[in-house]
Amino acid sequence: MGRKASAIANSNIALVKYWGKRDEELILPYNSSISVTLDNLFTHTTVEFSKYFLEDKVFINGKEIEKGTQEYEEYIGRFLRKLRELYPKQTNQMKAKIFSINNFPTSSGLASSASGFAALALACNEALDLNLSKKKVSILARLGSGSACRSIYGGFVEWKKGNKKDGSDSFAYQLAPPDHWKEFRIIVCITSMKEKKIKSRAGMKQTVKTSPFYRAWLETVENDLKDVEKGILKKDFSLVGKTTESNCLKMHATMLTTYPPIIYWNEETISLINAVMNLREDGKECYFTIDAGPQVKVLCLENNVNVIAKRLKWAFEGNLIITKPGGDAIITEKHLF
Ligand code: 2P0
Repeated sequence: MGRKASAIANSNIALVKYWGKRDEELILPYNSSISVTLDNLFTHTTVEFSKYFLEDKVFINGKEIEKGTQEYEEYIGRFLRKLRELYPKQTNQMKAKIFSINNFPTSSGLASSASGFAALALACNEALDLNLSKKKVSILARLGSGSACRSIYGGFVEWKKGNKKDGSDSFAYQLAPPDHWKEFRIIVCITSMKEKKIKSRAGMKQTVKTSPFYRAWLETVENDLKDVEKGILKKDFSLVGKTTESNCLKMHATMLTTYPPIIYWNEETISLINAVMNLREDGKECYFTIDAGPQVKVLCLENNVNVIAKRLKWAFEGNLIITKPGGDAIITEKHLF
């Protein structure tokens, strides 16, 4: 018999990006990536397995995700299938009920799949008594969504791409805990709440297939990983910021050169890029990074976060969230049903 369990996992933002899979089924990346886990931007998930449930039921932010929809089949349905393949005994004849809520807008361009699958993997580990190590929970989260394996850990995290065919060496680990760099700040600028047209999963697949720049991207990532890791360990903000910004632009160069082209930016994205560059010229050190969407995330240090946030507000119409490195994914006794 299964039981009910709940978990909370924070979202994360990549400093060195993941973009492209060498194995679609196991979600294995072509390159390693490094992220910072975001404080207080989380998914809270409750899962219950029971042989008395007639079918799997999934609710995200109060809305049922219906079987047969792309959202269900390619994400949660796929994850449940993988979970049952891996742990047939523990899941035997049981159906799942899953309730999940994000404390940030799902279509805001913040990675809800990262925090979502991290919370779900951890909750499943608990509910099914799988007794997995953190490393194995990270692998389970990866099978839901690649970036989710990084949200198992707080602070600064690396997802090692691994080399094995079965994905057993492709998991995340913590480079440094959140209190290693207490002054580190991330300003999330939400330029648009529209659902993006091209999901990351489809976008990266098309990039790998058609961008003539993809090979060049892979050739430079290893160096970026070394620099960002070194920068984090030494708390060298300039090194982390410069490398993050250039890594982001290189990833977007592969998107732009994909056929058909993938352009995630809007006018306000450009306006914010300019604002960050102007702030730097004025001696306020900050750097931008952008994921598969139009939102801009600005990195800076605590001493000038307020000045920078004020100037960014002038540059665009929209909301801004100031956050810092957050903690590990955790089990909670607060159940959603
Ligand atoms: C990242 N992104 O490293 C990169 C940067 C978007 C741009 O991870 O197909 O939602 O579920 O493994 O994890 C978004 O990709 O994709 C992502 P899947 P995921 O944060």
